[in-house]
Amino acid sequence: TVGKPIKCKAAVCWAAGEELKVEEVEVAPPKANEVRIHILHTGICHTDEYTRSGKDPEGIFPVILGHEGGGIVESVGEGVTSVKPGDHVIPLYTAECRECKFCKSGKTNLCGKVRATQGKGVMPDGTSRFTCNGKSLFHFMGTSTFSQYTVVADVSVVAINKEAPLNRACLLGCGITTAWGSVVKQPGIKGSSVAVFGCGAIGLGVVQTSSLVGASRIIAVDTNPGKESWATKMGATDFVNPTKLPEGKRIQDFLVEITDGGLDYTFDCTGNVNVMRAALEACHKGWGVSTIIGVAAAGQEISTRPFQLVTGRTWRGSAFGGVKGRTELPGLVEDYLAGKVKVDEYVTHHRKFDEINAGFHDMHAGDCIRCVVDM
Ligand code: NAD
Ligand code: AHE
Ligand code: ZN
Repeated sequence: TVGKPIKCKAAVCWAAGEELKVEEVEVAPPKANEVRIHILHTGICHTDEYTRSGKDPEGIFPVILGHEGGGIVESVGEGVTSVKPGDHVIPLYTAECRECKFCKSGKTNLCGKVRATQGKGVMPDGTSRFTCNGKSLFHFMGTSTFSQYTVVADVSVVAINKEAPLNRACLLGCGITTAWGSVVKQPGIKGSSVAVFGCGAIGLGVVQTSSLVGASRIIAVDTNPGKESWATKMGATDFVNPTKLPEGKRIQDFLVEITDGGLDYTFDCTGNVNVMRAALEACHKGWGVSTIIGVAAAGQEISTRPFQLVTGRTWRGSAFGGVKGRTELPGLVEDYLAGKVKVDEYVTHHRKFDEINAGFHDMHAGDCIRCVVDM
C-alpha cells in the first residue's frame, strides 16, 4: 500500500448538526514530512461533539472529526525521521515543531508551524488527503482519528511504548493529558486547596492529578449527582452539587464560605461561561488562580468585575494542558504503565466503529466518562 491511496472506512460529518455517516473514503499517501497512520482506537471527546453540533466557530464541513486516537504508522513521506512504519503512535492536535517562535520560547506548548492550515482543515500544503466519492473532505485538528487511516504532519505525531494498550492509551491524545498537564505545570498545587468544576474525563483527571501531586483539599463540583462517587474514587475530598444549595445561594459564595475565604486553585472543566465566572470568583483574594480548560461555544464571552483581578485573583487557561506532546507524552505513557497515572478507569463505554453515533449519544447520557471506539 506504500505510496498508493488506501480505501477504508471513515465517519464523515457532512454538515454541522448532522449525525456521522460511516462511508468508504480514499486516503492519499503521505507527502513529504507527513505520516499515514492506521488508527486502531479512538476516544470521543466533548470537543468532537462541540464541532459536530455547529458551535465551533472554526468548524468546516464535510469533515472527518476525532482527535483522541491511537494507531500504528503505515507509511511515511519523504524527510520523515521522527517515526517509522510499525511505530505505535498518538496523533497530536497540538503540534511540536521545536523550531518556531512558540516552540523556542520555552513559555508555551502552542506551536505555530501547522496551526493555520490545521484550522482550515487542510494539510500544511493547503490540500486534503481525504476524498469520498470524488469529493474532498476536510481534516480536523490535524488528526481526524474517526478514519481507519489518517494522514498527519510529522510534527503532529509521537511514538510511544508498544506495551501500552492503544485502546486505553488513546485517551492520552486529549482528555487525560490535558487534565494532567493543567495541574502538574502549576507548581503550587501541592499542599493547596483546589476546586474542580465539571467531573467529565477532564475534571476527573484534574481531581486525580491534584491528588497525585498532594493537594490538601479537592472539592469536586458537578450538577450530576452520579459524579460524586467518580470524584471520590479519583481523590476528591468533598463533592458539591450546585443545584442542591439553599435557594439563591451562588456556588462561588458557598465555596468561599466553606474554605475560609476561597480556593488556592480552581479549574473550569465544563465550557460554560457562567461556571468559568464562578470558578474565578471562588478563588481566594490575593492569590487564587483559576484555569479555564472548557471550550465555550461561538459567541460566548466571559465576564467578571475587574475588581476580582485587582484584588489578586488570576484568570488563565491552557490547551492540551500545556503539554509538549512529542517531548512529554512518551514519559506520561511510562507513568501510566507504571501505575502512577490512571487511564483504564476512564473507559466506561466501548463501541464498534459502525456504532460511533451511539458513542456520541453515550456522552450525553451522564454515566459515560469516555467511550472508546474500536476501528
Ligand atoms: P463532559 O461533558 O464529559 O464533562 C462535563 C461535566 O460538567 C459533566 O459531568 C457535567 O455534568 C458537568 N457540568 C455541566 N454543567 C455544569 C455546571 N453548571 N456546574 C458544574 N458541573 C457542570 O466533558 P469533557 O470531555 O470532560 O470536557 C470538558 C470540557 O473541556 C469541554 O468543554 C471540552 O470541550 C473541554 N476540553 C478542553 C481541552 C483543552 O485543551 N483546553 C481539552 C479537552 C477538552
Ligand atoms: N476551535 C475553537 C477552539 C477549540 C479549542 O480551544 N480547542 C482546544 C483543544 S480542545 C480538545 O478537546 C485547543 O487546543 N485550543 C488551542 C488551539 O490552538 O486550538 C474556537 O473557538 O475557535
Ligand atoms: Zn478533546
